[in-house]
Amino acid sequence: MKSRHFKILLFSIMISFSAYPQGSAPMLITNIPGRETINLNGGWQIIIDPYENGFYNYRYQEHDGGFFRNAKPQSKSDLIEYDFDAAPTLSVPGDWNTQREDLFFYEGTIWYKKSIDYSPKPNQRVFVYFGAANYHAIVYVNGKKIGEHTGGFTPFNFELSDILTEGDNFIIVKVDNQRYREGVPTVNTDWWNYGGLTRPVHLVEVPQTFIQDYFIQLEKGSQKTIGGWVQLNGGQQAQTVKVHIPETGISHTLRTDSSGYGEFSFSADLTLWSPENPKLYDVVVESETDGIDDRIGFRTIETRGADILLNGKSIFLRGICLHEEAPIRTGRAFSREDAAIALGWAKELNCNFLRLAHYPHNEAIVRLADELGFLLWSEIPVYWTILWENTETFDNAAQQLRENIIRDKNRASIIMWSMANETPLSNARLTFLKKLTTITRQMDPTRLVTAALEGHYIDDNTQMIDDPFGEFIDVIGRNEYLGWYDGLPEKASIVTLKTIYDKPLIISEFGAGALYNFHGDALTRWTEEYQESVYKNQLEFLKKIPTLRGTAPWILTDFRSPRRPLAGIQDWWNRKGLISDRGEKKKAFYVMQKYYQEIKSQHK
Ligand code: GCB
Repeated sequence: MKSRHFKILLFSIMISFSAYPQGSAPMLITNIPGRETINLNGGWQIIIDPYENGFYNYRYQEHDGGFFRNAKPQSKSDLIEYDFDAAPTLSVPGDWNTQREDLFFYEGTIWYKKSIDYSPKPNQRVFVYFGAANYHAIVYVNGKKIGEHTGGFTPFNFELSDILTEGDNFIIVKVDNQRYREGVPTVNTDWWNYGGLTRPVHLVEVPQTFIQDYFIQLEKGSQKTIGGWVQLNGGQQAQTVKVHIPETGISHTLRTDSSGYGEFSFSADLTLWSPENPKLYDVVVESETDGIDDRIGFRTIETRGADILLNGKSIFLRGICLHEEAPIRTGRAFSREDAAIALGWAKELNCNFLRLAHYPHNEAIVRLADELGFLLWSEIPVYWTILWENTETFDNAAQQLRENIIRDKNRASIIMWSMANETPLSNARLTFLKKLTTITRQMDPTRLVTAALEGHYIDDNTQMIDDPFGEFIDVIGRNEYLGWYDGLPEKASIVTLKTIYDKPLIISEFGAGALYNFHGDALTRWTEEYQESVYKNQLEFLKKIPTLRGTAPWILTDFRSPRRPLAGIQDWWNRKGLISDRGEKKKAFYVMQKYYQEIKSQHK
C-alpha cells in the first residue's frame, strides 16, 4: 500500500514537471543573435602557460597573485613576471593550434586578456557570453573570478552587472584544453583537440527583467498547434507576455508565474518547414519589460514503425557526416562563411541531412541549416570509452546536453539529439545513456532521440544490431566500416544486416580513407579508387536493409586527427573525406552524389 502511494506521488510529481526542468538547467541566455550585444571578438593578448604558473604557486597551490590580476609594476623595482600589454595576440574566435605553428600540438593553459571600455546603462543588466571555450575555462573580470565552465562545445554566460565599471575594465580567461580521463570527451578521440576561445564572445545587454529563454515549436504530432513556454529572469517575474507571429496575424497572450515561467498552446495555420521549402516565420516574444525577435520554422518529426515522418510524410535522410573543421583554411570552423562552404558542398552532394559529429557545432551552422533546409543530427561528445561509473562524468555530459538543447531547441533543422557514439556495452553505460535520454525527452518532447551504435556478427556474413540501448531511442544509428576496418571493399556486397528493432535505421557512418589525386587499382589502400570501390559496394549492402531510412557516410571533408600519423598519406589528417582538406572532390563523392540523386527522384 505504502509503495503504491509512493508511486502515485512520484507520478504526480513527474507530470507536474514542465518541459523545462528548473533547477537542473544552467542559466543560459538564448538567441544571442536577436539581442543587444557588444562584440568582444578580435585580437586578445595571450600568455602561454604550460606549467600553470599564473594559477599555482611554487607549492602548487592556487594563489591570489595569478595572471588574472593583470598586475603592473608600481615602481621600477617591482618584480612582476608577466605582462599582457607586451604579449602577443590571438584571434577570437579561433583555435590556437592553427594560429601559431608552435601551438599546433599544444595541450595546456593559455591566458587570454581583453580590455573593455564600458559604459553601464541605467536599468540594464550585462552578461558576458562565450560561444565555446575548449575545454575548461575560468573567467575573471577586473581581477575577480566570475565563474568557470567545463565542456568545449557549448555556450556559457556570467552576469557582470555589478562588476563592470564606467571606463576601463579587463576580462581574463584561463583556457585549458588538457584531456582528462573523466572528461567528456575522454582522452581518446579521433579528432584534433583544438584549444582556445573557439567561438564568438559577446557582452549581452538586457533589461532588469528579461526574456531569458523560450520554447516555441509545433506540439508533438500536431501540425496546427504551437506549444511551449517562456522563462523570464529578473525581479518582475509575473508578467503578461505576448507571442506574436506577424505574418499569420497570431498574437497569443500568457502570464508568467512567480518564477517567471509561463506555458502556452495555441492553434496556427502555417506553411510547414521542410528541406524543399524551408519557411521561417518572424516570431516576436514581448514581455512588459523586454522583447526579442527570432526566425522559427515549424515542422513535425515522428517515427512510425521503421519510418521517419517529416510533417507526416515518410522521408529518407540523404546525409553526410561533418566535423567542425573549417573548409580549406582548416582549424575550428565558427562562422556563417565556414558553414556556407560546407553546406554548399552538402547541397551539391544532393543531401538533405547532416550528422554534426561528434559534439555540438556552432550556432551559425545550425541557423544556416534552418535557412537552407537541411535536417540535422546534433550530438554530444559521449564518445568511445567514457567513464560510465563516474558521477562527475555523467554530470558533465548532462550539462553539455542541456546547454546544447537550450541553445538549439527552436531550430527546425534539428530533428534528432544523439546521446552517444560507439560506446561499449555494459550496465553502467546503459544506465548513463538512459538517464541522458530521460533528460532529453523532458527538455524537448518534440524531437527524436538517437545514438550511433555498434553491431556484431552472428555468422560470417550477418551483422546483428541488438544493443539494449536501442529500446530507449527512436532512431537506430549504426556505424560500420565494411571494406575498410572490416574486410576488403567487396565484403559489403556479401554481408547483410539484421536488427531486432522495428525502428528507422540510419547508417550513421561508413567510409574509407583516400588521399586526393592518389591513384591505383581498387585494392590499393589510400587510392581514390579503393575509396570509390568501398562506396560502390556499400550501395549493394544498403539496398538489403529493410528498415534503412537514411545514410550519413564518414565524412564530408578530411579532418585533422592526432591518431593519423602515416607520413606522405595522412600527415595528421583522417583521409576519409569525400573532399580533401583543400576542397578537392574525390571519386567517391560522385558515387554518393549519383546515389542521392536517384533516391531524390524516387521520393518525388
Ligand atoms: C568511427 C568514429 C569516428 C572515426 C571513424 C574513423 O567509427 O565514430 O569518430 O573518425 O570511425 O575514421 O575511424
